[in-house]
Amino acid sequence: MRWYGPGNDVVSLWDIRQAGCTGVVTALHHIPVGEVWTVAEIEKRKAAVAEAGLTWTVIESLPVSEDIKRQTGNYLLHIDNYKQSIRNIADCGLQVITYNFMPILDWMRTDVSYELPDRSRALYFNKKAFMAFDLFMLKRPNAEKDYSEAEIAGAKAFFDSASQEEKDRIFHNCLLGLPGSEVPFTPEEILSALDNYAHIDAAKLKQHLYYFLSEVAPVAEACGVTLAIHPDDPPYPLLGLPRIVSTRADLEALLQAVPVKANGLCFCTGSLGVRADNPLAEMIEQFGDRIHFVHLRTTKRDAEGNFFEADHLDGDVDMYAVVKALSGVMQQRQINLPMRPDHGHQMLDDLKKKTYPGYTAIGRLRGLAELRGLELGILRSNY
Ligand code: DNO
Repeated sequence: MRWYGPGNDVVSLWDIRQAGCTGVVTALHHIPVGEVWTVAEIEKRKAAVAEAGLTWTVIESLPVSEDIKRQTGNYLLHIDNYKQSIRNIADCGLQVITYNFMPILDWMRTDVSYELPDRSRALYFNKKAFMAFDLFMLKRPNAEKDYSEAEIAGAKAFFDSASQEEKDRIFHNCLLGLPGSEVPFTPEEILSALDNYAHIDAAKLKQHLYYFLSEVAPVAEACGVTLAIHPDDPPYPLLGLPRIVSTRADLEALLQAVPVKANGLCFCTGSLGVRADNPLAEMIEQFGDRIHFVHLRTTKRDAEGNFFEADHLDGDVDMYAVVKALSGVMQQRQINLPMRPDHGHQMLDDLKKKTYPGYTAIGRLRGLAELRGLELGILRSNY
């Protein structure tokens, strides 16, 4: 499971251990993006995890600075620092680093407390609410060019009928999206950050990603570390920003751009699975030797493009086919891939607690328990 670190997370390492985990996924969120992770800081976190009888298996994330994504300002220094962090991470015996290349925002949801029929709560993306945010709350310049007339009319009707309270909630949720931070962006910050991407389209962002990879992946390869890029969540452009890690073709291209094993994937079925045109099990078979980390999660889509995060075995992702394909990869490679139940519902006692959106103890425990059972069943019946 993911742990946000000492003092930051109401879910303790002992909770994680009791949930049945052996490994922990964590990051040094207190180190500013772009700076070097020192051996001393990494060792300190490693020791904290070990004290609870657990192992720090994956770094999620070693973040990539906006300068690197845009190739502006200090990007060369930040790339050097990234290389040094990789070396330090290797010296501390860690082997998998997750990161993403999404401009400005990480994940995006319009509701982080969407009530399901069983009264548990989930993360939800409502397309009309998002468009209403973009067009009428944030008032992004030229936003209307990204939508059809019918979409704009739908978003307007949504906006006009929403209560002030609902609008405030949507506004707040859409400005979240930085992992490890509870401080939302201000509208001014977002608008000025968006402006910085005005001249960066998908082709350019790809060039920047491939340049970054051509610099850091050989360093990782040389010291036995693997890099696992997290796909875009959701997997399509938002707020006029390019998104370049969304489809099978995107993954193919980035793996080919720097063809070393260290340049690999965090295969997040929750993010990739929002697109019906991503055949997940086939993609696992295709990219098997470059998958270094797995997030298991599923969403349920509707015809309008809305989706909510469903129970792990009960969404649009065929979890049986996914886990079966992953078991095949692990068997072939003779390894155990680190895997975590990504997100979980807010349920039972957790309804009274405040956690990072999606990162409750009990909902994730439920997901983990179901996934472990599924995996064991597949392994026992196959091999
Ligand atoms: C959301 C997570 C992401 C992920 C980053 C990796 O819950 O899956 O925030 O950690 O995109 O860099």
